[in-house]
Amino acid sequence: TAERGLDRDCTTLSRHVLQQLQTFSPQAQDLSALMNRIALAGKLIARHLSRAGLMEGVLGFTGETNVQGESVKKMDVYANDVFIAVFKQSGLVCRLASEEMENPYYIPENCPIGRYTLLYDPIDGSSNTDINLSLGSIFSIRQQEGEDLDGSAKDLLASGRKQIAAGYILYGPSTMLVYTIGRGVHSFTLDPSLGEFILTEENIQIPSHGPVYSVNEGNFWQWDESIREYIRYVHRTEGYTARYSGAMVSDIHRVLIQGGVFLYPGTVQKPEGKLRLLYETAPLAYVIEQAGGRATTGHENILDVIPKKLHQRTPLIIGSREDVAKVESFIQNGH
Ligand code: P6P
Repeated sequence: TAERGLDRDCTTLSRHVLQQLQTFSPQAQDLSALMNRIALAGKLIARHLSRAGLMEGVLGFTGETNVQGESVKKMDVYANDVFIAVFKQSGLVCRLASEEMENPYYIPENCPIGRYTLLYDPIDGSSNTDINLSLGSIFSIRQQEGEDLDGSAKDLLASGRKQIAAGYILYGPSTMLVYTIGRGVHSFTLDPSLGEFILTEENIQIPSHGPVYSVNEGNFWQWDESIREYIRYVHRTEGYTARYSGAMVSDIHRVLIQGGVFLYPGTVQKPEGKLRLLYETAPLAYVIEQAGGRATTGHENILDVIPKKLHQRTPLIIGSREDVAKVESFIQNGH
């Protein structure tokens, strides 16, 4: 009916956040404003990606390598700078920590007032930029604790349970934003004609089991025997299907909707795995747990891991309860 349609069009992200909190407290207003800034960054990045093949300076590499020793793509730099610019103007954030920056970026003019830190992976799966496949941004918002006068950002070395908001933006056939502030998981779709993210699904629940297993089997030779045993199990068991896109935001969004499990286990080359805790595995774990799923290193709940350094990596097994438990059973039985 018309009013339902209108109502749907008017459930924008900022309105939804305030509805979630059912209050207009200062923190609620802050969170609504912060989510709006995330949405603005997502719109700017989505627009840039949609024109990647039409303009200079989007595709390809910068020739630099980042703190992770990975070659930096032009899109990584652009997206990283978009978040900085958007949050500088917000007045709310006085520190940004990103995969692309060795140390947090401080915004001193925001510091006395700004009570929040944004931790983010500006473009996750950037290798997909040049081949026009989906990729994502991952974000996590924490409250700053203490003054951090020496710029060591020690308060960020705390478990993922300190997150007050987390989610991702998926740049796919449509641009979607998925977020949680601890009251369920909700998805929004960008309506480019409005320039607004409009509510698509509220209180998303991940199926308790699903057919998808998502892992880079090219690393098979590098895995512990227990992980190899799990993969042999899904190979010989009916009902599983392999999906792996090279951008975990896409793969984990598929698992959220269809059920199943995404894995990035430790390898011989990277015993701690490839993915970073503070701005990749912890925000995604928060979202999936809020949707009724689970996320573990294989031995510990991702949200309980306390990092020793900003860019700490963790192995990741994330998705439907039953499927994560199945992987854990192989690890625990020390196959
Ligand atoms: P591999 C992208 O670089 C990323 O961080 C995830 O988005 C993706 O799932 C993974 O790494 C891909 O890594 O080693 O499988 O190519």
